[in-house]
Amino acid sequence: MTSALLAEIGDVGRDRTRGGYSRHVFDGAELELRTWFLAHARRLGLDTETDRNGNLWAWWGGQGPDAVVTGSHLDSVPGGGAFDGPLGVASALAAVRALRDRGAVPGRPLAVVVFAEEEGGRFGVPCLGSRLLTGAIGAEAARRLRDQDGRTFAEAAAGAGLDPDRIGADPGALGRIGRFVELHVEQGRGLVDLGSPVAVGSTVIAHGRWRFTFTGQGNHAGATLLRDRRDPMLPAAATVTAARELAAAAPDARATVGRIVPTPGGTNVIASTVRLWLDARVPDGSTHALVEEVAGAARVAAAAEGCTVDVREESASDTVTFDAGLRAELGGVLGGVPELATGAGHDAAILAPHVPAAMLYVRNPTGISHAPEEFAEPADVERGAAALADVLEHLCR
Ligand code: HGY
Ligand code: MN
Ligand code: MN
Repeated sequence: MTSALLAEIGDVGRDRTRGGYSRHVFDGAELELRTWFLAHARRLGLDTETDRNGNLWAWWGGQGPDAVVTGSHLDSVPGGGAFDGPLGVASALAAVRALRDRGAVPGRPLAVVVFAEEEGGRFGVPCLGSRLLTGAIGAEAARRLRDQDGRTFAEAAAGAGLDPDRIGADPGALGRIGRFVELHVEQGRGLVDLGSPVAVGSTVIAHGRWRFTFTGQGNHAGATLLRDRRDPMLPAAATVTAARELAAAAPDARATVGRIVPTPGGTNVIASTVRLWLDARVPDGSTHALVEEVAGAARVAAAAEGCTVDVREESASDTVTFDAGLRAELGGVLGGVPELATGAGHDAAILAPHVPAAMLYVRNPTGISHAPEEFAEPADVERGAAALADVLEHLCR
């Protein structure tokens, strides 16, 4: 069933320019996915609601305390894969269907949740829906977030039928969650190397995003001699390579610049400003030391070119270790599947400081994610959904 569910949305949000999928919170594709999810949830007899922050909830047995909650997200990165997010949502729907087919009667409330803007692909802050739910980001800061067209999150939320004034921490919704389990396609080759279709998550790497703005002097590409230039593209380029070199010198750290935006962006124009975003990740501890080193290199490079640089943190999360007891329970239910750390962020990690949270990963034979090559074999997809059904049945006793 899970593969059939994913096939239903296989053409939603296809990005004909960049390849893969581009599905961003409250845009046409993501709204279509929301409709798809709510229709299936209702067909399963679940009571659905959209919370104040745009997260979708589908309840079996009515809302209640100590609920077992599972789910993931439907939005994607630009040009992303078909499984990152939707696999967890489709597997949750399939798991509920399997429990219904078994005649299972949950002994406590059971809910499927779809978190908004997990990738931060439109408003720049990852896990925005779960951060709002838990209060990890303030309501006003969230309302003011702007997309690349200058539209605020408040405006986009209002356009999707939410009341922007109600955006913010939701202790009632958070208080109903007893335990949370997210199923997700693996975003690496761990399960391929382990020869297992499913794993239980152990930790999520510390990670964050920083915006670097280099300012120089816009000018003519031909009439301006090199000695007369203050070209912000030069320190920006130096920062991209410095980030890689500094991460390479730190144990198992990662640093990526996947987005760089010159203004005005003309081929025959020396940019006046260049913005770039650094994604930094460190397995143990904090990203701040690495980022500070990169910022230092940026400042030196900017000064050498007569430019300035401004560095702003857009989001940061420390390393998260999932609940040991819940991990052990999932491992017991699943007959001792391996445990895996991940370099990817997830809503489960945002919830983890507040409720016992855990993750299940499904094998990805390509080991590639955030790209069209992301994949999971249909047999593993069904194994993942069956594992989730067994876990939910156990936790709902
Ligand atoms: O960026 C991440 O690690 C996740 O895919 N949002
Ligand atoms: Mn992702
Ligand atoms: Mn994801």
